[in-house]
Amino acid sequence: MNRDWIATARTLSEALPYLQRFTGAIVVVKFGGNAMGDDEAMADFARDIVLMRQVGVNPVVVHGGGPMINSMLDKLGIQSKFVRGKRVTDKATVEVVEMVLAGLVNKRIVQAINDEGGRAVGICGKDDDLMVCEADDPELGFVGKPVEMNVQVIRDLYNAGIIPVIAPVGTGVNDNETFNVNGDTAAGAIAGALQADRLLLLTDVPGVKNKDGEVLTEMTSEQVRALIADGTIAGGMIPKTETALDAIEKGVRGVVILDGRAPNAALLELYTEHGAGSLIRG
Ligand code: X2W
Repeated sequence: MNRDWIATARTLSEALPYLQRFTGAIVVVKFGGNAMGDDEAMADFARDIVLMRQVGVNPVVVHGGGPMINSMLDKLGIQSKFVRGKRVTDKATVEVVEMVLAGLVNKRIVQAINDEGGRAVGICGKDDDLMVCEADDPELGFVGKPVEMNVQVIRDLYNAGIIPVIAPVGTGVNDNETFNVNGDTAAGAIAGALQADRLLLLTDVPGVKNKDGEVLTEMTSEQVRALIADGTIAGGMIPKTETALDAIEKGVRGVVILDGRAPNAALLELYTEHGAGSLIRG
């Protein structure tokens, strides 16, 4: 018999305990703009999500799209800068953010999942008042901090067999407000409100590293706080780990930071003994 088939059967068999463990689980997957590659990589991601759904997980996709916003702002000649990892967002910028995230990027992911045989529906934080925000910081303009989450629409979708795909654009407490929410922040708020079993933050680095540059596979919240305090966790990893700590505090059982560009990253994490990336638990 073909060796590959034997290996495939063995892999499936070995995955059984993990398949059982995650049946019925709520897994929020943050798909960052930097983790989105070409069409093939997008199809690979979509296939992983469809497979999760097929084996009884309730995947909820929350996406970013920072690089795609940058390229549209460039085309339109709108300048943009980041302060403490967040985009300073004026009126013109927030319109582009909404068009790119809730339009282009959201629909590309929805289509990729549907092309793999899933049933995806794309929404943003405005739909059914899912994510109500306040201004995060006056210096940042229309950058939102989620203050009220109404996640029933997400449950309604996955209970109907649909995979929700969510763009991090929020509504405001006042009429007619639109907020640009950092993708990690939105994913953390959604995972917290759903009391998710796992939050997977797919990015373009293999995980949280120690001083010697080795990836730490498992950490407690306390250890993460210590690594932030002593400067080992720095730069872009700070908002990610802070999102993780915040989500755990709200009741998420585990948060994993992993390289979304690696093949089958999300499946490796859920369905193999080794897992992938850095798992943070309370
Ligand atoms: C982000 C939203 C997109 C995002 C932005 O404008 O770029 C803020 O900075 P990634 O790909 O996950 O970085 N919002 C407030 O977070 O995209």
